[in-house]
Amino acid sequence: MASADSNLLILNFLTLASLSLFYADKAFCIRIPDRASTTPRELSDQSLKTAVFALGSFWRSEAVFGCLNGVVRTTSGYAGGSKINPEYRSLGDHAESVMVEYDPKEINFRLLLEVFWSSHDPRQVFGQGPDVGPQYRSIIFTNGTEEARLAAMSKEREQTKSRSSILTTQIQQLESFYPAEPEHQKFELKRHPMLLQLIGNLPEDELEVSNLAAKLNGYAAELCPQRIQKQIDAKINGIIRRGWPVLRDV
Ligand code: MHO
Repeated sequence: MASADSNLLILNFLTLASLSLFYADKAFCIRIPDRASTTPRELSDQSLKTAVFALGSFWRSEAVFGCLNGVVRTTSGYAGGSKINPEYRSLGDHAESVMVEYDPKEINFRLLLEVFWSSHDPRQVFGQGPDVGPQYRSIIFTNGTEEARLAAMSKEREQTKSRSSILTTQIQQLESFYPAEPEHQKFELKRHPMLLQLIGNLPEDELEVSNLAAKLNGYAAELCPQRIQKQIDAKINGIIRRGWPVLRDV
């Protein structure tokens, strides 16, 4: 990502250049980046499973899971409390959480649990790093007895890694999940205008359900598994070398 910011200017210039060509002569074609990578919610919901975790700031949590193969969508939200319709500035007793929709043929709850444990410090009491307070507590939400069993087993395993402190992680049956406000969705991706531009500046509602946006959100936060982080790097560098794809048709 280090070179990304410097490339932003170039890309902006190229985009402006292509736009002015477009207006100068309608015969020049501007190809709007393909939106097909957005998985429409209705199409695949049937076969997808859902998991919810709390592991600190939901900006980061969404990025942690968004990049995994088999994860189709992520949503930042509030869960674990009793307040009806929580909001960011008044979330009551809820914890910042992420809802992960995944294809069970490609990834499973066990693997998601591994990612959960390795992506935060479950021994820090009511907080993650500088973010302190119960809204940052660590929770595995479960749906049914099998998930509760897997969660409990994985917690025991995690606890045996060290007995010098106690895991704070709670395991709870999921009651309600309230999606957070739009400005908290794909927050890490939104910090990188160039990446937004590369996927065609999707409108908010499309961004929220886009599989590609979920992946790039993880990439933007540099939280993808290393192999995937490198793959995306290579792809973006390729685009930058060749020039903004809209120019290929000019
Ligand atoms: N450390 C973060 C927490 C944000 S969060 C979504 C901050 O920049 O305020 O609670």
